[in-house]
Amino acid sequence: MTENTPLDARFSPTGAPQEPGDAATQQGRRLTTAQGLRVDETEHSLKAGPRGPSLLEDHHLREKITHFDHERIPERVVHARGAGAYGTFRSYGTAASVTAARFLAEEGKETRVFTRFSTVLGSRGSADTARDVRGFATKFYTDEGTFDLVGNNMPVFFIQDAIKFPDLIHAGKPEPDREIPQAQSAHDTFWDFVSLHTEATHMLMWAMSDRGIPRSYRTMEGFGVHTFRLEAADGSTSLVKFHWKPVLGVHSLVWEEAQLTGGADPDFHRRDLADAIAAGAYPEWELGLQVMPDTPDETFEGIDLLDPTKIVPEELCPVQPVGRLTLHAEPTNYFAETEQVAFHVANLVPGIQVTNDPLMQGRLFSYLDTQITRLGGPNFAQIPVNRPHAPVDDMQRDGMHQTAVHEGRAPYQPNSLGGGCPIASGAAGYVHVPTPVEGRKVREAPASFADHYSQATLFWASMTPVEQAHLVGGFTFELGKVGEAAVRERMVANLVRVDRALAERVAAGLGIDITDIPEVTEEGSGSSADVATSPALSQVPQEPGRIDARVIGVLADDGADLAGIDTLRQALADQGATAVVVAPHGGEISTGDGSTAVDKALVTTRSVEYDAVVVAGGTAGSAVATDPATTVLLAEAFRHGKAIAAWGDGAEVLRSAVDADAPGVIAGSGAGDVTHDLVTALGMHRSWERLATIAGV
Ligand code: HDE
Repeated sequence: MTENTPLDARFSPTGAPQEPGDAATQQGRRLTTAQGLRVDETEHSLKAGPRGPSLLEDHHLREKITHFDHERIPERVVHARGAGAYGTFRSYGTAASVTAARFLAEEGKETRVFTRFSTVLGSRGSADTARDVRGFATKFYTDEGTFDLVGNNMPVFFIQDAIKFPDLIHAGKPEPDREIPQAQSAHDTFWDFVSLHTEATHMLMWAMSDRGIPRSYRTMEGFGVHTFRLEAADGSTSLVKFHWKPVLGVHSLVWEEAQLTGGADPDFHRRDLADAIAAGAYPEWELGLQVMPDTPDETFEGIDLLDPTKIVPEELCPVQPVGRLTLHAEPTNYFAETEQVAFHVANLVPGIQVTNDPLMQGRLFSYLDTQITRLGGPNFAQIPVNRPHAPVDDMQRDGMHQTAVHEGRAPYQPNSLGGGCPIASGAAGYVHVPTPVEGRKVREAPASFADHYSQATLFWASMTPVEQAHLVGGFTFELGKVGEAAVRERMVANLVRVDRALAERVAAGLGIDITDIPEVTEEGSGSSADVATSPALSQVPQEPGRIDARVIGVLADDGADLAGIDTLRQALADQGATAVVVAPHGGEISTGDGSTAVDKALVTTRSVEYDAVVVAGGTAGSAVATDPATTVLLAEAFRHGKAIAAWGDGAEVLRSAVDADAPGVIAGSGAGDVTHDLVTALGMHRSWERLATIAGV
């Protein structure tokens, strides 16, 4: 649970709470037309007799259907599937030496935010757990204007120049003839493109790793990706990368689990975010900065800071915490808020500037442009979720969906009829840092951008053996779905340049012989002599973390040890986690004179909905013990490295399905005997030892 006290949960953009029953919330008791006319009934259209044709005169019917016909807007061309929440950003004040931005510089300052998480490739209705990059976009409603940090859960990108974005997305989206596959990169056109466009290689390592299948939005890192230029109050500048670090640690699914979840609960991440907030387990991240000197060559330790396919390893430049984000309120209405929120990379505040990263430069154009189609005109900043919390006097007028009633006669500058207002602020306004610019007009990249492999190699070398096995599995699965042999072979040849062992393992899975592919020694600008591995890139926890809003399935039946279930439930609740009673039937299970509610009947659930599974005592020989769904549930939880526990004779049920002596399998005589080990195992997220055995590494 968070220590932060939330501001008023939901707020209108002006900060005033919305009143139930007002026009905006529509909580009144009487059905009306859009004009406020009370309606007599809404079950039947107005007809010429009960069996006759409908009458054109029926204004209620026509208005109702016409509005319905126009209820959809174009989904986002990328990042269409998402979920959002409101929250607060609280500054530690530690960034004051590098930025004048008040929401970062002033200690203890609280700024309201809206954050939207997303997948990239899928349509608005696609499954949350597809292997994909995740968007992590935060709108800070600062009192100096809105700042949007529109990032991803991976710190690099597939391309170095914005001009390649349409190519990348055309290759990644469903293929245009049959419009398949939905929400995944495992198809010919994607791998055709990325195998030819080798600057994607480093990002492919991230996407094929466990990072491509997060456990939840709450356990994802976020990255600004590009290098920003920060300017301090004294005018000094530095080059900076933004990082979001989840307080709960970085955790992922395993691939089979992600695939099963796509069917069992396609809304898995959306539900997790909403459930956690509803339970008061507010998701939290620390915002951190990697601060590097603003040198004329814009490099750090030999790494080109304008190249968005490169990271700066944390071991070379530590991430310094500057504030904390807490998401504490769900949107009231998905469409109004999460769908209509419009982020823009160029929404900046004094103290935060862009750089010449050619990917970032293109984004400065795209985000404003895309909203005009998506939200139907240039006035989308008037939509409540998009309204700045700073005063707006922009002299922009009219246009589609204008909702403001602007006063005055002089929306132009200079004027005398409006008293000369609004006036520009000069040095007190947003001033672009006067970085020198010169050059020939060329379509070229700097020589350092030609290094496409050194950091892909660094990523591979930084993974633990289990994570390497998952990466091999990711590549093998995706390339195994590619029909064109030439594409598969070209990609495996590229992997040889990353690491021969990686390529050999993927090639073995695909049945490709790579013995004739020669070794290439890479010379790169992205690697530093000081860093051959970056342990910060691995997700395997060093010690148990918090388990807020984790879900533990408790298999039980009539006759189970209900007191034990209560003990377990309480012990988990003390850690912020939730026990869910799973039984062969819904309703209640009872024992002697007691009973407890069943949360899920076996037929409605699947192992992927739980972070751990526990078999209650008193279940041996019961229907839950003999139901084949129990065996499947336990076997899946076992394969996915989850904590599994049993007490009393529940251990017999467990033993009939899985190897009870394997790591991460816990047994005890009473519920109280298993809780400590269970909480510790949950805190490690998985039994990494068991996963290693399963992967054979
Ligand atoms: Fe985006 N991106 N992008 N992108 N992007 C959009 O804006 C674009 C890139 C990211 O929850 C679009 O409103 C171009 C990198 C997120 O609403 C669009 C390029 C990163 C979101 C667009 C990129 C991102 C978007 C689609 C290459 C990580 C979802 C709808 C130059 C740093 C925001 C929209 C939300 C959305 C363009 C590359 C992150 C079309 C041209 C790199 C999180 O404007």
